Amino acid sequence: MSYVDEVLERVIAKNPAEPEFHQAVKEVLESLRPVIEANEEKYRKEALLERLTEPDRQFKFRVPWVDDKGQVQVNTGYRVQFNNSIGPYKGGLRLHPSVNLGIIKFLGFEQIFKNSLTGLPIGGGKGGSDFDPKGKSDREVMAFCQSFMTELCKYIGADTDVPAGDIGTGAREIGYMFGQYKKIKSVYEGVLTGKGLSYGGSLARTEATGYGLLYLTEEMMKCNGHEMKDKVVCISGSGNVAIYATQKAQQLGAKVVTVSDSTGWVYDPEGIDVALLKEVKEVKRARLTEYAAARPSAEYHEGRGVWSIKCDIALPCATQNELLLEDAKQLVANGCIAVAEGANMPTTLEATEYLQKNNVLFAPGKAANAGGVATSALEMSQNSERLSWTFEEVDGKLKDIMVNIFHNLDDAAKRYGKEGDYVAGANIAGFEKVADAMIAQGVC
Ligand code: NDP
Ligand code: 2IT
Repeated sequence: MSYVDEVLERVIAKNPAEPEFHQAVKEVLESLRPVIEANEEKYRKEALLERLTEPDRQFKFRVPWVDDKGQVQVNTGYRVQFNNSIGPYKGGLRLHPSVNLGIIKFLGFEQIFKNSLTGLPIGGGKGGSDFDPKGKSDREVMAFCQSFMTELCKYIGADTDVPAGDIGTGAREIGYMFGQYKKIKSVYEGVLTGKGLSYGGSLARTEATGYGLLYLTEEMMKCNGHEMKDKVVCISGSGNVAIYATQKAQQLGAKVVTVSDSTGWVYDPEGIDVALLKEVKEVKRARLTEYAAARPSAEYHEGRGVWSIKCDIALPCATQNELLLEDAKQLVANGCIAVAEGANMPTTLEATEYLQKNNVLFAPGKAANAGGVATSALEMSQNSERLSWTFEEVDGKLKDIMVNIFHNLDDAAKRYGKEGDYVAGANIAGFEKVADAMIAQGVC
């Protein structure tokens, strides 16, 4: 049996009931086959793939907090420190009822390669909890965040592990967590990114994932003979990534006609009104029905359906496995040119394969959404030198990073005779740096 197949089998046997983790590992290892096969003896002897697929360590802890009725609630917290061979562990904290160890492991595993692709010195980690911030008062969210950080602070630090936002964790949650870290440790340091601007946050971090997604998409389109201007774009999600992807797409002259949340979706043929979307989602924390109610050109639909709308570019920006094979077929039938993943692993393996076979340009999340973590690393740099850069400076660096990432994927794919396969390109380019660092640092 080949080394890749052996490790895949072992990962599934050792980590039962973690389907998202299996999926992420399978996608990466399948596309690394040519690289592994070229060095099979060496990598096998080093047990490189076994080491890469086993987190350095994982924490699971109780998070008790008191709700507004005086009732004690108990959630489960996680932090998986996956790989620190190229820098301190870095990755977001997801707060969503669906969170479990397998989901955090899939996200942490992806983060290793994503962070490597940014070219910046950050390793891979991820964390979160099954806490649901939806419908909670600010006081309840604070109580949860303080309890969560009371345990998490034992394992993190500015040079050790630097968490950030993800689904359900935005500026409010980061603020409460930062306050608690500072109180317990008596250290003022850049232990979290995505902080508010008044206490060490970076300009453009809020926009970075969505903007970065569009910078990479624009470069991929350009290098394949297309421009963004006048393209029709379908976006899913209506959170941090979706909002700023919509804004940048519009700035580049495209028209975004859909957004969604976990209950339904909006089709707005006149183009999404970003100011209204921000008011509904960032200020009121309300449902998309409020957007549709305030916007005569918008139709609201219950359930899923974003990918049924005819578009040139599809940008899934909500969650994992939200773009299925049937959606991919619909996109291809509607003449879609490009899919770029704003979310982590939003496209199933079957859907990805179908899109690529039908010549749809496909940019995987670990490259396309790397702008968020890259700008987090820029926030860490600013914290270390105790300076703040201008919006233009950070945004300019972000754009350069995303354009570079695209060319690195493109080159890596070409080197292995897989021209245009940006999934393989991303996995290979991300892997090469990490593998080199792991081998150089010996067995550890
Ligand atoms: P937010 O919490 O700001 O927004 C998430 C959006 O996705 C909401 O519209 C939410 O709807 C929707 N959503 C979440 N879960 C589901 C679900 N199970 N089914 C349907 N819709 C769902 O998160 P972000 O925008 O930050 O994150 C979105 C994606 O981007 C995630 O995959 C995340 O890992 C990834 N990402 C985020 C980065 C960042 O910097 N924030 C960086 C790189 C990747 P509702 O409000 O109804 O729950
Ligand atoms: O998935 C991701 O890359 C993030 N949620 C951002 C992580 C970070 O450290 O900024």
